[in-house]
Amino acid sequence: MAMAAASSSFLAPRADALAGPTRRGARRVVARRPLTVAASKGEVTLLDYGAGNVRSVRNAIIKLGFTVKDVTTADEVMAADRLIFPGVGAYGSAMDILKQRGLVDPLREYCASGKPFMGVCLGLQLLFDGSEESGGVEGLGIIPGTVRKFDAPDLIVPHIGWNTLDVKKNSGLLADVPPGDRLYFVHSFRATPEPANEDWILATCDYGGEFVAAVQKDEVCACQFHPEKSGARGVGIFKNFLEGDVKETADAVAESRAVGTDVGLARRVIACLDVRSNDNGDLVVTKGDSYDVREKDEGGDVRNLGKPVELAGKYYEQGADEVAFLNITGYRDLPLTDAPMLEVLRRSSETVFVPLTVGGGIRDFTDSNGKAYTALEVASAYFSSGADKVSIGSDAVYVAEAYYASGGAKDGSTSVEQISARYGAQAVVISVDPRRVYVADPALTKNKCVKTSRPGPDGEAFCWWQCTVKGGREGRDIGAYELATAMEALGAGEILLNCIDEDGQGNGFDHELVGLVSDAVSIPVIASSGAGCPKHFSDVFEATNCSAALAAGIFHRGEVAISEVKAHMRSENVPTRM
Ligand code: 1PR
Repeated sequence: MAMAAASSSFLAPRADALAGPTRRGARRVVARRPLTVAASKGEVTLLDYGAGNVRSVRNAIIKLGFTVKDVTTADEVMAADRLIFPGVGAYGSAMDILKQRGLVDPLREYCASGKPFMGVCLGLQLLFDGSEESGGVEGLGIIPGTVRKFDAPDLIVPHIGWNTLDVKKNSGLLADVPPGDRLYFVHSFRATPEPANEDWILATCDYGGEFVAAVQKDEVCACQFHPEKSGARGVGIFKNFLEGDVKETADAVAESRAVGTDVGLARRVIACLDVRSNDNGDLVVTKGDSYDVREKDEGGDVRNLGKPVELAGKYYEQGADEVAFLNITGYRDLPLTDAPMLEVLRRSSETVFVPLTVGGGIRDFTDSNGKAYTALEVASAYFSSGADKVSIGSDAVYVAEAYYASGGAKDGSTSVEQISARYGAQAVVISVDPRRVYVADPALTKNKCVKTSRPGPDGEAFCWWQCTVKGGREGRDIGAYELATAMEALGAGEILLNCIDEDGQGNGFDHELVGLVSDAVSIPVIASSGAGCPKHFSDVFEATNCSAALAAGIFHRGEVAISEVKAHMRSENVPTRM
């Protein structure tokens, strides 16, 4: 009921000055322009209202040779010549901040002025009349329509990953995006095309139905996907915007743009870097066998497989869809004093234009001076250093135990709830570190069992997966199934499902575990641990509903390049971003 009442208030007046001549009509082809280095550089105005990570947007602008001018006041917005608005966080809090700063009317006026504007993600959604997110909130009212949650049955939400576009009209903005190319989306709400906003639609995307992927009218444009997280192609979109060449043209869009055999949301391939200090105090990428990261010889040092920033850059170049950094001793280090990890993020985000996840030590803690930090503050430090998502390991187990002990109560106080509320569900990944426990009879445990095809040492026909904390050092009486379902209920956006038994073994992913968890939740599940060859990736995608597969050892040891994995996946007809 509250929703309906709120929705009626979306009927705010629109900025009529935007209603210039529409350029729809015949579908047209735009001449491709070579992606060259910008001839003239200048200043770009960025409206960063302080709600989250816009470091990658900054880095993309700087990489293209432009400088960033931050604006916060109404006058500064109106004085801008070229404005980028990377909306971050939840719709309601974004509009609250815009209202508090008196920026609502200036933004409407700016967009009506004909000067170049580019919104990203929430920056697109805010242009619409309103959103049902945050209980129903009025937006800027520049584009007709209401933003609503994805609602198709059985759809995995958030929509996270790389998806193809159906380009509806010509624009220099997307001129360098070939048919069938994929761009990175991460969102739970979307606007849909309708007759009233038809003249704005530049491109749509299909995920449980058609939704608005990009809009444009003259120099005002916005993308639901993240150009700054869409690799070189996405940086090219910023380049087109910054160099002032986004005009819609009168040429027909090639029919082939929307046609292809490999379309839709791709299954993702993620490179994972387990990071910690070795005995000399150097921060290294390491890799364990069933979480044991020390060399096997006597007094073995921490295995050293390379430097975090260099390896992240290498995997980006090879086509990784995402990169994850796990600070594997975060449970004992004091995270906010862990400057090297923050620096790893800052430096990686300068060159790696795909999503970065960071985990390890996301929890409330008190430092040696007695100063207390909340998990939200720890996560905020990571986000502002360039992380797009944080992954929570040990603390999630404690939170889930308390959740069940209270009979499923949610009071908003936990790390998961607080980070999700502030940064959005899509920013909260739960890293699960389980190991198999065999039982002869499911009645012997309260945790969800499966009948396993790999019986236990004494012929036990059933097993469950016991969650651990502190990097596998301590087992708890809660299963991976129970943890994942509790985390979904508390607002997590994704499950990173490791498996201690398979870690570093190269025998393939544990399909029984991945199947159990990915069928239990409707948020994306990342299969992890055990990849030994490209076939293991296509196997897990075929056998389970997982959305992504993560590997470490085979990439670090140079046994397989990410590009080989992807070529194999495509040959097996797995939707793949190449
Ligand atoms: O508990 O919130 O501080 O988070 C600690 C984080 O560090 C967790 O995400 C946990 O998974 C991770 N972690 C802790 N100890 C280890 C260890 O290895 N000793 N690494 C560890 C987890 C597992 C995967 C690995 C895959 C793929 N590593 O991330 O990359 O198993 O490996 P493979 O392809 O070589 O098989 P907190």
